[in-house]
Amino acid sequence: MSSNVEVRVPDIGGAAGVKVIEVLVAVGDTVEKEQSLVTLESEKATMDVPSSAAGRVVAVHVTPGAEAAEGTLVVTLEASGGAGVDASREQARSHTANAPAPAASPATATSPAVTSSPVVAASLLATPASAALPAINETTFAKAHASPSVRRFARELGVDLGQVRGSGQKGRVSHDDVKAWVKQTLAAAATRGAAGGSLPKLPEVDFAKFGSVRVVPLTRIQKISGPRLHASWVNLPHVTQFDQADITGMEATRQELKEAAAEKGVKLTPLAFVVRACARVIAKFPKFASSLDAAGENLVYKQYLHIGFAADTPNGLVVPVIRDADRKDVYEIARDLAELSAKARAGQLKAAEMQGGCFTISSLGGIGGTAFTPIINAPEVAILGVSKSSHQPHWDGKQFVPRLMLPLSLSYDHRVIDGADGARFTAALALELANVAGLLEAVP
Ligand code: CAO
Repeated sequence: MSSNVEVRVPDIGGAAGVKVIEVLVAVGDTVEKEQSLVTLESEKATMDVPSSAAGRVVAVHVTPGAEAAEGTLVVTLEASGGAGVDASREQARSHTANAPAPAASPATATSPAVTSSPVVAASLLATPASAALPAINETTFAKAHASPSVRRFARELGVDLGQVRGSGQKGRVSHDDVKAWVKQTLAAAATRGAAGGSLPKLPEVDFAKFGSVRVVPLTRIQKISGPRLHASWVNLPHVTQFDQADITGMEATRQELKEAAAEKGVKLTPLAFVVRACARVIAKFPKFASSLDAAGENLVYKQYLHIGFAADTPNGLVVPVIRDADRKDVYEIARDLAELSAKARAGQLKAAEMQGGCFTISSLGGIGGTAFTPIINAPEVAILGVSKSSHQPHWDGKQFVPRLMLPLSLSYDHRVIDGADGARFTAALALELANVAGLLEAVP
């Protein structure tokens, strides 16, 4: 048997003229005992009015903006079977339990039942949402302007309230704001996921049918780096800008300094000059060392510059990171390059030595090739590929003269960097590489 229960504003410490800021249920909703029905806001605090019984909402008596005080009728419920005890307790408090319920306000009556019930929404969304949403930042969560029920709702869904833009007064976050944010974030994740999820499958071929085969398992490094490279390739819109730098002067100077450097135990390779040049150019184009945040809405500029370089090792590709590359001269960079690549080849790099990179350089110059399209080391936004330098004829206005040219291949994330900036970056890098005095300048 079911009976009607009136839910009224309980004792709120004598506060009067308290505003109803949110109505959390609509006629037809099924609610649990203790589920929040409306949120009130006094000058000092926000508070929720919980349901005193489980049941179905048959009338909502308040609308957002209305004033309430202790005893104000909020909702009439048709209590479900097991709620008899609570219902009668509620009726004892209420003197108008059997009075006819007024019609629901247009605002609440038109709300769809499922979406206006936080409990239902939470149970529908909890699993997939929390898996795809960014982690909660407790500091910004605590600072968010939201009622207790909105906080609870956000917790249930794993939503970082600090990231939700509130549509209420003074930026107050409502249930609807949380739901809209979850929908938008999940839709963005689905779009990103669809790129991978909808990829056509490659055919499976039984190679042994065509001749004898040898099967070698991938190395640990390949098993880690493969999915990361794939994720970057399918998630980031890559564009590669090609250019050439005249390193005739740089190479002549390097040859002059090489022996003296070797006596001090430093192998002065072209890559050290390239790292130094990149650090100088990134100081003018900091976007190339930035990253998109997890929601894809903000660009994070780092106040440091750690540059990674791809190192070819017997076990696979690793990317050690030169810390504070902008605060090191070409000799210090050369020392770091030698030390880190030796460790990489010996398989002795620590995890910390491969973390925190802002920009990566992949040099195949010691091997060969004229150009290639490096894959961005996400969440970085750009990577520079360097190929083998070669002498090329250059028209100086009167005649062809031989110049040593270094091929540059800059891949960048087109969501962050546009084509004009990509071309400006490689042009500026070519100028830096031609400016030997600048590359050898002491670092402040
Ligand atoms: N053009 C012409 N010659 C070059 C050159 C270039 N761009 N870059 C280097 N060289 C020369 C060097 O001068 C050196 O010759 P000398 O001993 O006569 O001076 C020789 O090539 C070998 O250089 P190196 O390899 O010792 O030093 P490096 O600083 O150039 O490179 C490292 C170090 C770790 C980057 C490199 O050994 C390496 O692993 N490269 C491969 C990176 C890679 O795999 N990238 C692809 C990633 S995507 O799969």
